[in-house]
Amino acid sequence: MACRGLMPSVCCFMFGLAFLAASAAAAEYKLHWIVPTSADYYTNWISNKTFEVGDSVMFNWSTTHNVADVSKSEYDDCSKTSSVVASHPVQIQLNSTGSRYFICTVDDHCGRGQKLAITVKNSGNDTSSASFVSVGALYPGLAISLVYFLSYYYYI
Ligand SMILES: *[C@@H]1O[C@H](CO)[C@@H](O)[C@H](O)[C@H]1NC(C)=O
Ligand SMILES: *[C@@H]1O[C@H](CO)[C@@H](O)[C@H](O)[C@H]1NC(C)=O
Ligand SMILES: *[C@@H]1O[C@H](CO)[C@@H](O)[C@H](O)[C@H]1NC(C)=O
Ligand SMILES: *[C@@H]1O[C@H](CO)[C@@H](O)[C@H](O)[C@H]1NC(C)=O
Ligand SMILES: [Cu+2]
Repeated sequence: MACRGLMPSVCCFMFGLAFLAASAAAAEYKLHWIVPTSADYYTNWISNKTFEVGDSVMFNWSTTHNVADVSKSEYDDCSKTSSVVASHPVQIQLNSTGSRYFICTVDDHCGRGQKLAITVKNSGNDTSSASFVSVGALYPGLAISLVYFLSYYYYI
């Protein structure tokens, strides 16, 4: 009797867990890699994204560009000219936390703003937004479970 009442609860809880798993999946960002027409093109691009270990960024372009994975000083003064990847698209795996810098070394593209700086944070146990998303996803499932459970308890 009570066991039949529990089945929907289990179902809803699994549904909540599925939501939780989906919210933790690695993100794959795609970037249209161009010489920007405005100085804030790349800061705008990163502004609504969070980069976590396990995520990746795919650089893609149509005319002549390349991608060089560089240090902060190379990013600042556009000095790097070696170790570039010239075939597109290029998928960069974000394997560790910290700051990552990328530039295009073709002509004066970097000087004209074709440079990207991102900060990669830890996935998993951060206590900020991700935890709220998880709790938010689980809560409806738990609430529905409780309603099912109580309805069996009172009406049978
Ligand atoms: C960020 O904004 C762009 C443009 O408005 C949108 O296409 C993209 O889906 C957004 N990305 C995220 C992670 O919210
Ligand atoms: C990359 O850009 C080219 C040219 O715009 C396009 O044809 C191609 O489909 C893009 N590739 C990906 C993986 O987005
Ligand atoms: C990132 O991880 C991938 C997959 O494990 C590996 O192939 C790649 O070499 C790593 N890149 C860096 C920069 O550590
Ligand atoms: C949680 O974060 C700490 C500090 O960044 C790290 O040492 C630890 O390995 C993380 N644990 C998990 C499960 O990600
Ligand atoms: Cu370029």
